[in-house]
Amino acid sequence: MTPDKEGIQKVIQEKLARVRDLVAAADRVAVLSGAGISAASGIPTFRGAQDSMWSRYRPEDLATPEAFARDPELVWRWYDWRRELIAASGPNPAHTALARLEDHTDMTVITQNVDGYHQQSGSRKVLEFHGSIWRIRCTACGDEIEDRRVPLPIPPRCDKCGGLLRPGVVWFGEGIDPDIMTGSTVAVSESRVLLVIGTAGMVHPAAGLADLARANGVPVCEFNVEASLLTPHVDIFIPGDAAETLPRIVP
Ligand code: BJW
Ligand code: ZN
Repeated sequence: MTPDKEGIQKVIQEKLARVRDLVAAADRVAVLSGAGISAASGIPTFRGAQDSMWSRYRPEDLATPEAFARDPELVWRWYDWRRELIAASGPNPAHTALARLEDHTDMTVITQNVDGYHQQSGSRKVLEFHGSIWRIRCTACGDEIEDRRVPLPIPPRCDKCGGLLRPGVVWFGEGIDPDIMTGSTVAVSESRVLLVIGTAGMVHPAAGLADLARANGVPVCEFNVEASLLTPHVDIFIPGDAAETLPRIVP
């Protein structure tokens, strides 16, 4: 290792020790996770370089009620592709590290991800801020069910009324479930530390939870491979792959 790299590693080591101490002393911890935490599981992030036919679409082109109304088959093909990737992989050491932290503290994981990996790795208090890719809802009768079929018939139809089914997720322009919104704001405001992991901090109201923490005097520690929109406002920034850094904060 060059002297430069050694110096950087030492700084990261010191920052990780500070986060580990904060977490060890905290009776309540809140986590806000984004697509980056599942990157090491091979799940593409939204705004990163994507090596697939979907890389030419922006989330704003597919994750909207308007896109679904215009071309439900296109939107469903995107979700079906993602369901297949998610089903074929699983949680990585970043998810597992958070689940292990629950042995030490009361922890609420607020995830923007729809993959279900936090629950799969053993986290018990998970608020799915943007819904779940494994839930589907009828656009006609409103019936919502869990459906883990991969692949799905496209477009899927409701067993009860024959209506068009949609993914049980939150698209741009749609509101967050009020119970989940309240649960998230309470968890963040009342925590002793907020860990923000692998999110670009571009999408609201999720990104605003980091500001809410600061406004309540809760220290914010961010884990990301690169600086995000939130980085200028956090207390501790840990650069690197969350699957490598997060396991190092477990007491
Ligand atoms: C790693 C890593 C590794 C990579 N380790 N890190 C305020 C200001 C401006 C706009 C708004 C505002 N408030 C609301 C809005 C409008 C809009 C919005 O935010 N627009 C912005 C784009 C400007 N918000 C909404 O519309 C929201 N609804 C709303 O406000 O409703 C109002 C309302 C009230 C009452 C009634 C009706 C309406 C809803 C937003 C829904 C977002 N939905 C999606 C799709 C979910 C389903 C699905 O998965 O398909 O959520 S879009 C997409 O973005 C998805 C994600 O959860 C979300 C966030 O993305 P995330 O996680 O940050 O991913 P990336 O890819 O952007 O970043 C990855 C990060 O990881 C990067 O930083 C990498 O560096 C890092 N990384 N590898 C660690 N190994
Ligand atoms: Zn129906």
